[in-house]
Amino acid sequence: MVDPQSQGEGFSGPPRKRCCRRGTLLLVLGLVTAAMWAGLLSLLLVWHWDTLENLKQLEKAAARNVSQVAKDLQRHQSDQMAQKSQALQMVEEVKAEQKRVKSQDSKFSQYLDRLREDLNTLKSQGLNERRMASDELKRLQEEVAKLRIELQVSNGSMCNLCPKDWVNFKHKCYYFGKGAKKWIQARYACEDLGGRLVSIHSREEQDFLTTRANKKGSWIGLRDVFVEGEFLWMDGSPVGYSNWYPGEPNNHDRGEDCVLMKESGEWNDAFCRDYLDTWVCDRLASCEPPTTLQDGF
Ligand code: MMA
Ligand code: CA
Repeated sequence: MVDPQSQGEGFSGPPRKRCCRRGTLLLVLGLVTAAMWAGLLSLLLVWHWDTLENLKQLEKAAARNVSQVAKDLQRHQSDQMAQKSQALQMVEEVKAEQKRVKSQDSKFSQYLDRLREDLNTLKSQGLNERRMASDELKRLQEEVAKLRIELQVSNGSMCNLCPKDWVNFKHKCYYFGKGAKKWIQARYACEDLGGRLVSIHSREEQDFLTTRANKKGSWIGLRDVFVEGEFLWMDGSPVGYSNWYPGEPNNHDRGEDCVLMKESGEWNDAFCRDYLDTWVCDRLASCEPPTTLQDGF
């Protein structure tokens, strides 16, 4: 083997050639490296550019999306507003309907109240008329009974028959009731016995009753309960013959509406709520003994 160093000494040809080849190699290497760097840089630049481009695209798309979303939001908001105003309108309509129904309801209830009032008025009118008619009927029946008695008397009949425990005077029968009662209780007691609290129409009748008068007073069928001072007998007639005690009737304490017969036979208006131990009933006497066992004969 030959040493390259020793071989180079003394010769100018071959060693210089080796030096230039190395330089060229280095140059080529440098150029290749530079080209590679340039390529790499270009690649990087292209990649950067591409990325930038992509980013721009993305930004544009995002902006488009944002504007779309904004538009959607706006549309949604305007839809919501429209729905809200529709809902408000509906609420107003419902309120108006409620008001209308309420006012109609109150009109109906007023109408109903008026109808009820009318019905009540009609009912009470009807009741009143019925009561008046029945009173009138009773009065007429009594008139007929009295006329029949008069007719029979004129035909020679005595017409003085009374039920057991009743006392006869002329063409009437009297019952002298005992037991503490208010005026109204005495009235019902007489009615239960088929008579009425007594009505007195003549001095003779009064004299007959006076003979049986009670010391503490007896209730008789006279009162001024409807109109103060207008006394009415239980047979419906006003006072004709009268036998008031002097100074009576005085409506003492502004509350005396029922009349009692004193021991003297004279009359005094007294409190209807007072209890009296005796009370006198009357009824018409019969002309013939009844064929059946009616009315206690
Ligand atoms: C009593 C009572 C009245 C009557 C007077 C008469 C105090 O009241 O019986 O009805 O009129 O007496 O003085
Ligand atoms: Ca009196």
